[in-house]
Amino acid sequence: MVMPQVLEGAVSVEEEAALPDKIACLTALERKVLWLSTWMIHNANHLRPNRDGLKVGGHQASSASLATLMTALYFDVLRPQDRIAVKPHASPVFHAIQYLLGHQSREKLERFRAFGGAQSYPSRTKDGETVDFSTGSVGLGVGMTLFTSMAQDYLRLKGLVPTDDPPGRMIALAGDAELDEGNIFEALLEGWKHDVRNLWWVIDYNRQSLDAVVSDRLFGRIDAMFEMMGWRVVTLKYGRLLEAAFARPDGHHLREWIDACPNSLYSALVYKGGEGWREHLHRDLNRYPGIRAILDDHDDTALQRLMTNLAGHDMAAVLDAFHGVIDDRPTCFIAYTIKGYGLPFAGHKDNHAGLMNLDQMASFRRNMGVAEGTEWDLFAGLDAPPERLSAFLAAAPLAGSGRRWHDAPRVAVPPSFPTPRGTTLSTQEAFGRILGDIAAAGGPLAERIVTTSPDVTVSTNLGPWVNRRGIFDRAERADTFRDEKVVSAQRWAMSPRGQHIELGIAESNLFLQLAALGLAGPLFGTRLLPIGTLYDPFIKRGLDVLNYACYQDARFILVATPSGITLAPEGGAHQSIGEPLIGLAQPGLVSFEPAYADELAVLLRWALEEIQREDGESVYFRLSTRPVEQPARKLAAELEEAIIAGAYWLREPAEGAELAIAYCGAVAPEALAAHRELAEDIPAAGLLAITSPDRLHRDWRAARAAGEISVAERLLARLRPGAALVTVGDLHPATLSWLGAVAGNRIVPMGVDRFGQSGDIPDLYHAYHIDTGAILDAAARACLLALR
Ligand SMILES: Cc1ncc(C[n+]2csc(CCOP(=O)(O)OP(=O)(O)O)c2C)c(N)n1
Ligand SMILES: [Mg+2]
Repeated sequence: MVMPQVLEGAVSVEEEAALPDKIACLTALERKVLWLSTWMIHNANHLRPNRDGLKVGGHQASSASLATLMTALYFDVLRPQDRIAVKPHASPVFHAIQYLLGHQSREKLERFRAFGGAQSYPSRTKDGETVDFSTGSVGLGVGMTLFTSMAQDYLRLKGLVPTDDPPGRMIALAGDAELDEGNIFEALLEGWKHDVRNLWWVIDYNRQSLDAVVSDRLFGRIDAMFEMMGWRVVTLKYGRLLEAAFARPDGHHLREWIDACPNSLYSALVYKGGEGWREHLHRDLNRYPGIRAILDDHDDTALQRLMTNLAGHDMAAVLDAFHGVIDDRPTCFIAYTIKGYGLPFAGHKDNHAGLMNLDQMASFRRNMGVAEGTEWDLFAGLDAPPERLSAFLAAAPLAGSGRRWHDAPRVAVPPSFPTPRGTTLSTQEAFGRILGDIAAAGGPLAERIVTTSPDVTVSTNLGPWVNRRGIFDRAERADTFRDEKVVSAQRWAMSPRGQHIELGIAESNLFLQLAALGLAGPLFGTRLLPIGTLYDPFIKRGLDVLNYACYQDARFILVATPSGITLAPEGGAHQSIGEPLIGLAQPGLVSFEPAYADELAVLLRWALEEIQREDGESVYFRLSTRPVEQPARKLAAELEEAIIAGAYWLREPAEGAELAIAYCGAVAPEALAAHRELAEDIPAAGLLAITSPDRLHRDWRAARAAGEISVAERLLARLRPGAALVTVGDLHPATLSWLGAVAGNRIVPMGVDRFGQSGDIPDLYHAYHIDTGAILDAAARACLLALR
């Protein structure tokens, strides 16, 4: 058993003595954070010129909900090594905090949601170094922290990062409605299996979503669920004022009343204010003299203050809760808050996109004591002396900690990988063998590769790698089958030294794990070279998460196999069609679909460098289980370059040829056979091998924009202008049909655009018109078109 690591101790005597001053500073700063975030949104919506008539937006209510918690975290609780995913709709709070810390400019705040300004949702690539994790699509930032904690364990347990400092806590600030997102629970289960540590999820329990008030029934279950997964649950429910009222005579009736109050009534009364509370409390609890006394002691303003005094807005309670956790057990803080706290639409069910109008802002400004012209001042309107606040901010653990991102040295990649031997090989098998060879060779490259797969490790051919490098686990775990001498090709001993992270079947988790491992360099200072495998059709299963990983510029290699109808007997549910279009369209991801093992060896090497380049991208390989006869060749440097660029002539056309076939991936044998047959009549015809429609397409667009000649144009220039061109692949035909526009060829695009089904390759290729006969027919049609 790995014992929980105990972090530095609780509050010292000196700290205790300084507490009132600290709370005064934090409370003042919280007020400023609320003001700045609200003003930032107001400025963007009401004061900046609007050229297109679109609402600019921003979330004043969602921001206000987190002002206390984020103030406490950023100015007191967070240490430099902690990493945090901010609830997307609290982005203005995040920017305001960075501004106060001196890490964000006033100009960017003034341009919130404008081009080049602070981003609507925290973005690593657009807002820069202050952002640990991008957020926006709810749920993903939350899961991301869990997998980042696993990545941290991976690095620390192997000694790949310094371990003198305690590990960073991975913290997510989640909306309560965000918990409807399934990916959070997928992550939770996976984290439990891996005994995840150093993880805090802070739930902003304002009981409101975008549309409505959250069901009362939901939260009755949330704490139990976290506890079931081994988490500690800390509930921050009532603030100091309410606790004091509960302690008065009959006060427990007030507590019971609030506890029983439905979410929707509580929210409505928050909106209505003191008068509304008085009316209901009077009606329900007037028989208790103690309650009558409480009502008498509070005017409407004080009563509103009392009844909305939830712990998530009580600085002392918040600090107690955060500082009270001193071990590494995953902890869920359920923080009761009010959506729009301190703003005129607090608690109103329609406040999600609500914006304060000019009158409301004017009165809010008066209440905040912010004079006109001082809206962006750091401390205007605060009671505490500015020097004190400046000093407090400067002393925050995060303030002077230097750079938040690390520059991690690159890992050297050898100049070439040997091509796996064999006359007939599938690209999937070649992948397994190349990786197996890297594992056997050992050395720095092998040490930094980490693989992961959602329960398809064996069936995607990661077996040879795993057998040599082992499975990662926080603890040593024996391979029972091996110990019991049960024969198996798979050696699955687990230990902290293992280099494969085995995940359950949840592609969403795979992409979050890849995102986290793929950010190891900037987050922890040591690069990892992550390779994830899955079945190609299930890219769509986790597509939003793949997009999320790319959006925050995480770097990894994705090996998707098997793919297409070439998977044949397995049937249509597992046969992918449109994924090459994802490969073409996904920013931050470059895709390849090689046909031969030697191509893959070149490309995999290139990919390991590409994911380490400053302006590089992640790389997606679409591979196949179809054994294909390999060309007997040794690749010249020029040919290697062409394979990386995306295409080369497998059979060079004669100058001015009238016809070419362009193929991609597993249909190479059909394309070759068709070409061989055609060559009898049209000896000049060419056969173009396409290894990356994506790279070719990007290059074509870039070259067109720059007035240069693209790779595709140069290749097709061998043909007569207007020559016939057939494109074919086990992929959606639109992946390649654009080639017709490159040089004005008469094109017949072939491919798969219907669901697949069970069958063997001859039957399926025939039925879906990508067999040799179909290519020949297409060539004839293309030639006819070219004659017109
Ligand atoms: C995956 C996804 N679906 C829908 C949305 C649109 N959306 C934005 S915020 C929101 C509700 C958020 O409620 P909650 O998480 O409770 O945050 P609050 O605004 O209450 O703080 C929704 C549905 C989104 N951002 N991401
Ligand atoms: Mg909410």
